[in-house]
Amino acid sequence: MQKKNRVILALDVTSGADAVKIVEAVKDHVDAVKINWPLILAAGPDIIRQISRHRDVICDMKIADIPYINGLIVNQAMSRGASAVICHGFTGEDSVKACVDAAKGQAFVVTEMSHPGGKQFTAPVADKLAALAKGAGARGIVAPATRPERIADLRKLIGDLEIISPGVGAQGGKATDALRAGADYIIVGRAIYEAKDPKDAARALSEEARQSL
Ligand code: O7E
Repeated sequence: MQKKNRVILALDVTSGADAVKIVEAVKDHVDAVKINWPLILAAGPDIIRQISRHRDVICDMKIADIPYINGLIVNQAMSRGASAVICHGFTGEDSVKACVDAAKGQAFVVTEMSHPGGKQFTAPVADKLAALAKGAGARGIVAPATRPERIADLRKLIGDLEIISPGVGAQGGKATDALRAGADYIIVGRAIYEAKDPKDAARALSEEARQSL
C-alpha cells in the first residue's frame, strides 16, 4: 500500500456497481480500500478482485475464531486478491498468529474501538491487544480517531508498527488530530462515499492529512 494520501476508504456500500464507480472516482486520493461485510455479502467475494484492480484491498472481516478457521478465512481473502486483513485480538495470540501467518504478515489487529461502546470492553484491554499484535508479528493495529490521545498511548507501545485509524468524519474524529497523535493512515467511510462528490471529499481529506504532517 502506497503511503501518499494517508487515507484508506472504508467502502461500506451495498452495491458492487456503486462500489466500483466510487473507487474509480476516488482512487487517486486514497491509498487503499477497506471492505467489510456489508459489501462482501451484497456483492459477493469476487468484489475483492474487482477493487484490487484499482487499489490495494484490506479485507475487514474482523476475524475472530479459532486459529484453524482464522487461517481458512484469511486464505480465502488473500487468494481473491486482498493485500491485507483485519482481525480481532481478544481471541488470543494463537488465533492472531494464524491470521498473520496466512496473510504473510499483512494483518492488522483491532485494539480500542472508535464508537462509544468501544470504551466498555475494548478500551480496558487495548494496551494488551497492541502488545499482542506486536508479539504476533502483525503489520499494525487499528486505533480510534475519536480518541487521539489513545492513539498516542498505543503508538508508544508498538514502536514502528502501523496504525490505521477509523472514526474520522461521521463519528466525529478529525484527520489532523489522529495523524498528529501517531496514526499512519485514517480510515474514512461515510464522509467520502455519502458526499455529494466523493472525489472532492477524498481529495480534501488527503490534502488535510498531508498538511497535518
Ligand atoms: O464511520 P465511517 O463511515 O467513516 O466508517 C468507519 C469504518 O471503520 C467502518 O468500516 C467500520 O467498520 C470501521 N471501524 C470503525 O469505525 N471503528 C473501529 O473501531 C474499527 C473499525 C474497523 O474498520 O476496524 C478495522 C479497521
